[in-house]
Amino acid sequence: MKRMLSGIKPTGQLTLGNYIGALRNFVKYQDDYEMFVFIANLHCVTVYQDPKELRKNLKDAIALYLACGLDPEKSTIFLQSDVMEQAQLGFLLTCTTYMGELNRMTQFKDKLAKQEKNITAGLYVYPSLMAADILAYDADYVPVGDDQKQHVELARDLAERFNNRYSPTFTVPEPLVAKVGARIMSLTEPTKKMSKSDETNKGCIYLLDEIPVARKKIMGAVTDMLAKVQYDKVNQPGISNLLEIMSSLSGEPIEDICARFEGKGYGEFKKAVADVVCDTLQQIQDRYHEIINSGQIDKVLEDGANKARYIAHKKLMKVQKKIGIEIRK
Ligand code: ATP
Ligand code: LTN
Repeated sequence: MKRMLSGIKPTGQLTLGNYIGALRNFVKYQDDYEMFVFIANLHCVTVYQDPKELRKNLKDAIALYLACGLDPEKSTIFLQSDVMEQAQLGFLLTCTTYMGELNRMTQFKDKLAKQEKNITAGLYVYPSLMAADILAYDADYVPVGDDQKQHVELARDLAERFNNRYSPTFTVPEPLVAKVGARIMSLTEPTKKMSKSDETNKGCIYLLDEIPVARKKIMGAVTDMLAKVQYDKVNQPGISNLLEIMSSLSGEPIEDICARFEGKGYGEFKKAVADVVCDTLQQIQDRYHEIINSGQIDKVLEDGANKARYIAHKKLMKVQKKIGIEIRK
């Protein structure tokens, strides 16, 4: 069985973008792959987090993993910081990464361009740690949203570099980016990614948004003056985004939705989108409330960490021997 791995940072409350671009795909794939899913709590502190909020977001993220359908019997679910081998391999891979490669990473360049103050060295070397997350487990596939593809490509380059420099050690991973829903846009600024760190909160639907709040956000989504439900990302980015959201949640092809709403107004279309989104949220939230105080989270994390650590440890030892820093048999 091929192996698949992915992670989400608990930098805020999980969003509909995280669900469509990442989480729901993890759930779909867990039957056909050996699945490893973790919470990237080390990656998340590359930008300062308020500790109290972080604790809450972290626990919610795990509860939401389970609520969205990740099954600990099928998937290994764990916290990044519980497997120290990952961070140690991260350092070794940082020593395999060139500064030029990190300078080219768009996520980092975007932050620099925005002239955000006090960008940390952790944020700079973040892609090397991400490579370690992936390579420690010999993942064949890494399901991610569009924005993370470049980081997975770096992991491929590092795996190949290491394999050529020493001898075959790492599986070269492939990014898996879905055709529909890999980049859900903000509802208020549909040319920008829907992001946890949306300042106004209006453009972003959180998985734990109250249902009437989520409905209001969809009904208030920015559209255009063309009055036609069609998929045209350039001239109708708002409508196209709503079409992607609806299609990825309902499974109905975009063309069929467009045909169904031919000649109908945006109000009616938005109401249909809101119904699909709210149904999804309601199901997730019902499960979340059952899980959050049930006590099962600690056990899931402990079992997951034990399984993950065993694999990562073996890989780290192999790597250290190849590099020459470990001389014991
Ligand atoms: P931030 O908003 O703080 O930058 P993020 O949500 O982009 O965070 P992560 O939480 O680490 O970053 O993302 C987890 C996964 O969700 C990644 O695979 C990412 O590509 C995917 N993802 C995030 N936002 C979207 C989106 N708007 N559309 C599709 N996929 C997304
Ligand atoms: N950088 C990713 C989160 C992440 C990840 C990973 C995803 C950390 N390590 C390994 C896939 C595989 C993000 O910001 N979404």
